[in-house]
Amino acid sequence: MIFSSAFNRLKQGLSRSRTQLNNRISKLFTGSVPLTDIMLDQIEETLISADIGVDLSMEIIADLRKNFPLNQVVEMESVIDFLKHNIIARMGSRTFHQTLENKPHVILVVGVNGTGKTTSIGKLAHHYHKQGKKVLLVAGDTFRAAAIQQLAIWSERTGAEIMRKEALDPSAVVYDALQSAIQREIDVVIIDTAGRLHTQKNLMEELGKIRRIVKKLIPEAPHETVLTIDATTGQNGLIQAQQFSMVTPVDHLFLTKLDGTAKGGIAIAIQHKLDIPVKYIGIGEQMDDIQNFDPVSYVNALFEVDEN
Ligand SMILES: Nc1nc2c(ncn2[C@@H]2O[C@H](COP(=O)(O)OP(=O)(O)OP(=O)(O)O)[C@@H](O)[C@H]2O)c(=O)[nH]1
Ligand SMILES: [Mg+2]
Repeated sequence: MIFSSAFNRLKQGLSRSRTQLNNRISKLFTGSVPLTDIMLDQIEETLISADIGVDLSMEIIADLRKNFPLNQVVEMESVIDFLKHNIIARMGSRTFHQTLENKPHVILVVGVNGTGKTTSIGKLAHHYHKQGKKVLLVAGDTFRAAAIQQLAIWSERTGAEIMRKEALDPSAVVYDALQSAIQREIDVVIIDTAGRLHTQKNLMEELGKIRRIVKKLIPEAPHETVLTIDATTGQNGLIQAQQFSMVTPVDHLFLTKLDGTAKGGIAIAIQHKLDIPVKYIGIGEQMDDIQNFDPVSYVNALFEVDEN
């Protein structure tokens, strides 16, 4: 059992998903009841409704069937324990390991409109600034004045510096920012970009151009390309991640807005199905509402039965 405050915060963030899963499952087990087909179907539906995905939910229930004989009395705890272990095993332990040995360490943040890029950048800036790193945010979303302003607010909140140049091409701002970061020994550069769909050819080409400009100054950069995925979109988020990463390189995912949804199972589906690991999760709108994604704590927080 984990008792850290980070775990409690995670539990709180996932409360809507947990309520959904636990309420439904615990309702099936009032008193000592034998396990029936109907109950197994209802557990399966519960998993599907949490956006774990149809195929995966069916596989999990098939395993449950193999391990628990029908029509025999079972404890709810043992079923939930089984589910937790089974799901954790399916998620594997893949993650994206980054070191900050490069100075500057360059992070490029990409994703569909409104999925949480700028907010997640604020959280990452806070995360690194707390570690004593010199952070520079780059306003690569030059289309909207409001987008630059939003990043400027995060710069003020977190103490990170900002490079902003209105009316410049995004790759020109990125070029200036990297030159300045190299001269001034900045530790971490985080590039914000405008929202885009994988089908918008010009905008995807613009990402390619940003990458080329980055490489011109630092050939091995960007050291991380992060794709933000909005958890409230459930299974669509999984498809979005697949499609986006087919058009531009993506190293890992930042799964946002998990606090606002009962679809927390989407992290399980993504981690099970995709080659791209989830590295961070967003569980609120404030700068502290970021956690490293860890399958074991995640599943524990999702399934832990609330006391009282
Ligand atoms: N509850 C919650 N809201 C979040 C989270 N992350 C982002 N948001 C909210 O989602 C909305 C969109 O976030 P932005 O960071 O502006 O998204 P974006 O991808 O930069 O948007 P564009 O630049 O327009 O493409 C804002 O209202 C954020 O406060 C999260 O983890 N939890
Ligand atoms: Mg933005």
